[in-house]
Amino acid sequence: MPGALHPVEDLLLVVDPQPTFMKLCPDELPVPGAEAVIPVINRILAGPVARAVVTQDWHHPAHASFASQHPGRAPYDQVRLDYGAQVLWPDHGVRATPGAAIHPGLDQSKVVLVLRKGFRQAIDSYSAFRENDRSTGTGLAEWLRAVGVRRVFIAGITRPFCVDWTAEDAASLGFDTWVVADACARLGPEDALAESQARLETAGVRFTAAAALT
Ligand code: VGL
Ligand code: ZN
Repeated sequence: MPGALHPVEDLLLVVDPQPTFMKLCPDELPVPGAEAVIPVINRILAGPVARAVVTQDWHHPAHASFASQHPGRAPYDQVRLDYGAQVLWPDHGVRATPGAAIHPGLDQSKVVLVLRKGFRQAIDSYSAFRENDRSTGTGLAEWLRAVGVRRVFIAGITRPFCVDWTAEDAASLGFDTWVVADACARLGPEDALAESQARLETAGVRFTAAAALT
């Protein structure tokens, strides 16, 4: 259990709460159950947590992670890009499209920073901290330190991709890191999630439930 929340040191990091991952956008990257995380996150935001950060997947229309940019390839194929292995996706999270907006049902009253990621055409960014080349920073760690955050609770879309990559980086950057498991949506098979879960536990990430934060 995470215990009492501190108004400055504790922050909720909401990863990619965007219609592009929901049934609202069936031709983008719908994730089963993704819309269901919004009310759970709103319940956390109605509780003692004082501040939140939201990320948005914010891709160039011809982003390198889109299968549409790789002739002969299909979504979910693996390719090698300049920086290494990359899963290809259907077009999604295209900057300034309706699907890339913050979901209109999300309570933004405690949201003090919106961080857009994956905006470089040639580099994907699952993590809110470091792009998939593993060297280009987003500035989030520096921002969190500047405002006094020490512990982050992470919720959103999706495990084991953006949520888990964000959590692993948060822990490795020295933040006390918790994933709010029932406030996240899963993309892909359960065994891939189990594998990621084990890696996060090794990295020192802990897991909790929304009820522990309300
Ligand atoms: C995500 C795949 C591609 C995510 C983003 O938010 O988990 N997954 N882009
Ligand atoms: Zn993406």
